[in-house]
Amino acid sequence: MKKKGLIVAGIMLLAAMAVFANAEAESDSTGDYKLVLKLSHVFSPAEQLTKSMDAVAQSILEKTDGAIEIQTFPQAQLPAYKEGVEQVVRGADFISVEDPSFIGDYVPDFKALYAPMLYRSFDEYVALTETEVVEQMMARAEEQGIKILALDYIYGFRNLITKKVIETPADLAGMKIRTPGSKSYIDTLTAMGAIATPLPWGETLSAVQQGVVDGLEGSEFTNLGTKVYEGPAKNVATTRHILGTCGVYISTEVWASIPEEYRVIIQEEFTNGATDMVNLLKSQHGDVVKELESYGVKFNEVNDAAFREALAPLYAEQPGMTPGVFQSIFSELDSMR
Ligand code: X3X
Repeated sequence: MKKKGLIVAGIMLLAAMAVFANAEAESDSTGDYKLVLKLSHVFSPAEQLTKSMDAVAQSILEKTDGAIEIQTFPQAQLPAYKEGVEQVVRGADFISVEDPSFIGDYVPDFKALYAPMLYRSFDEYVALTETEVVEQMMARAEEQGIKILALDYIYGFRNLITKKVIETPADLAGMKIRTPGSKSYIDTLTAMGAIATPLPWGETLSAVQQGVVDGLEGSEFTNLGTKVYEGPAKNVATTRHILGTCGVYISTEVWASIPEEYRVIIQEEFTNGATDMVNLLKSQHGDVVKELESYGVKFNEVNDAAFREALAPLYAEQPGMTPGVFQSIFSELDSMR
C-alpha cells in the first residue's frame, strides 16, 4: 500500500513539474519574444486610414511592451495592391491593407462581398462582415494562407470624379475612368459605361491633369485627403457604386507563430481601430462635402436606376464562387432593412 502511495505521489510531482516547466517556457517564449512586421498600404499621410494604421501600430507596440513592432509604410512604398497580398500569401512578416476585391483572386466570394451598389450605409456592410456568410469566406481565406484581421476600414462610398457632368451610363461612353487594378473595379466601371483604365494611385492625379484619363472614381475622403479637387476633375456624380473599404491581412503561418497573448492584443487593436475610423468618418462626411464645395467641387445626383440596371449582370455568380453567395448576401441585407 505504501509503495502505491509513493508511486501516485511521484506521478503527481512529475505532472506538477511538467505544468510549471511549460508555463516557464511560455513566459520565456513571450519574455524575450520580438517580431517586426511591415504594414503596407496606398493611402496618403493626410488620409484617415493612414492615421488609423499608425495609431493601431503604436497601441500594439505599447500593449505588448515592444514585442510586436508594426512598421507602417503608406503610399505604396512597399508592395501594395495585388503584390501586397502576394507578400502575405508567401508568408512574409508583412501586413497588407487593401480592399477585399484583392482577396477575390484567392477566394472569389470576396468579389461578391465587394460587388457594386450593394450597401446603403457603412453600418450595413459592417453588420454583414459579422455574419456567418462572411465568416465562412474568412475561413476559406485562411485555407489560402490569408488571416483576415479586419474588413471594415471604410474610407467612404466611391463616386465618379470627372471633368464633365455625368448623370447616366450613356454619359460615360468613351470616357477613360481610372480605377484600381482589381477585376472588380474594372468590371464595375466597364458595366457602368466607361473605359476602365487601371492605374496605381501614385500615377492617378498626373494622369487626370495630363488628360490621359477623363476622370477617376473615389470617395470624398480620398478627394479631400489626396487633393483631387486641385485638378481639372471637379464634378462628383454621386453613384456610390462601391463602398470603399480596406481589410487587414497577415500570413496564417506568421499569425500562428505569434504567442496567443499577443495575438489577442493585435486582433483587439485592429478591430477597435476600424470601429473608431468608421465612427469618425460618419461624423466627418458632411463637413468634408462642404469643404470640397468651397474648393469648387460640384456634386450632382445620377439616374440611380439606370446605373443599377447597367450593373445587374455583375450579380451573376463567377467561376469559383460559392453557389448562392449573392442570394445569401442579399438576404442578410434584406433582414437588416
Ligand atoms: O486596396 C485599396 C484601394 O483599392 C485603394 O483605392 P485607390 O487605389 O483608389 O486609392 C484610394 C486613395 O484614397 C489612396 O490614397
